[in-house]
Parts: sequence; structure tokens; C-alpha cells
Amino acid sequence: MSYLHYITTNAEAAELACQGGVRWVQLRMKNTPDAEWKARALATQAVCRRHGATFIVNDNPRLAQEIGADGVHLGKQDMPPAEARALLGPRFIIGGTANMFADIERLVAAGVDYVGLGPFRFTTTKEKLSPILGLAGYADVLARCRAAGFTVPVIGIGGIALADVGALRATGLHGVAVSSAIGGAAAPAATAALFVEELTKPLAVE
Ligand code: TZP
Ligand code: MG
Repeated sequence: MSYLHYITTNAEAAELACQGGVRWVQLRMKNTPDAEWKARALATQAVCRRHGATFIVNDNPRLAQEIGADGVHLGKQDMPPAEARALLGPRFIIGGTANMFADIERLVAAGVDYVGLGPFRFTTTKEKLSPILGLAGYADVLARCRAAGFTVPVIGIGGIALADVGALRATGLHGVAVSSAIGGAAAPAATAALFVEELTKPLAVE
């Protein structure tokens, strides 16, 4: 089973994605006033609890801790993952952002539970994008992970569409994280269900 991480800014979108079978939601609140964070996080957490979905808060370990989220996702500008681990304890899920193999080495040493590796291609969802990896970039980084004996799940992110999932899985990725391909779809729940189907079907063997 491969992972499908759905990244959203709000509880309503999380609800639709969960109706389609998403079981991992990351709340990413860029450009949101701090005063709104907690209410939005609690509303999204309630949706996730109803659906049995894992609930991850982006950027903010203290908010994640305060509301009892399942985990936190940390970028390069956020609290260092080792510090977050010390704050949150061994059972909290901690994910980290990587753009290259050296980032994954650092994240593995810090004890993260998963890595978001990207961007796969250009996207307007994130500002200040790192260099695009493409399929060749993923194949290269994942080969280096295998050679290093890393077992941490690596999740692709950035401009990923439904049609990309098969080729991305074939690079060795453990799953994909998507925002606009589900949240911006005409029918988000049905589209989420198609992603789930793509990620659960057996990989074609060549
Ligand atoms: N980090 C790298 S790309 C990205 C993030 C959060 C945005 C992913 O959103 P989308 O809409 O699937 O490109
Ligand atoms: Mg961040």
C-alpha cells in the first residue's frame, strides 16, 4: 500500500477528500492569521477523527502538540526535526521536507518518520520552489537512499497529477502528496478516490 497525503488549508476540503478515501491529511496554513490557526486545526482534526484519518499540522510543532495532532510536517525554515522530536516524544509523527539526497541523510539522522521529496514539477501552490526533480531526479535520489540502506518512506510532492502516479511509484517512491490535483478538481471526492485506486493497485512488473 502506498501513501496518499492530502495537503489542504481547511476542514471543508479535508472532508471531501476523506469522503473519497483519503486517510492522511496535512493542514498547511500559509497566509493565515495566527489567530485562526487553532480553530482551523481543530475543525480539520475533527474531520480526520470522523474518518479515521491521520492528521498532520504543517510548520507548527507547538500547535500540533497543543491540540494533540498525530504529527507535524517541518520544512527547512521550521523547527529542526531533532528539536521537534525532543519536544513531542517518540510516538509523534514527524515529517520533513527534502529537495535532495543530502536533506534525506540529515532527516534520517534526526529521526523523522517520513520525508516529503520535491518538487516533482512546477506548482503555484508553494512559493519559492526548490529546483524541479522530475522523474529522473526521483530515480537518482531514491537509488541513493536504497544504497544507503534507508527505509524511511519517501513521498513525492509538487504539481503531481493523477496521470503521474504510476511513473512516480515506479521510481521507488512510497507515495505522493497532493493538494491542487484533489482540492482544485471539479469533483474532489471522486478524484481522491481515483488517487487511492492508483496508489493501491499492484505495480506493473517489467
Ligand atoms: N511543497 C513542495 S511542492 C508543494 C509543497 C507544499 C505544493 C504541493 O501542492 P500541489 O498543488 O499538489 O502542487
Ligand atoms: Mg514549513
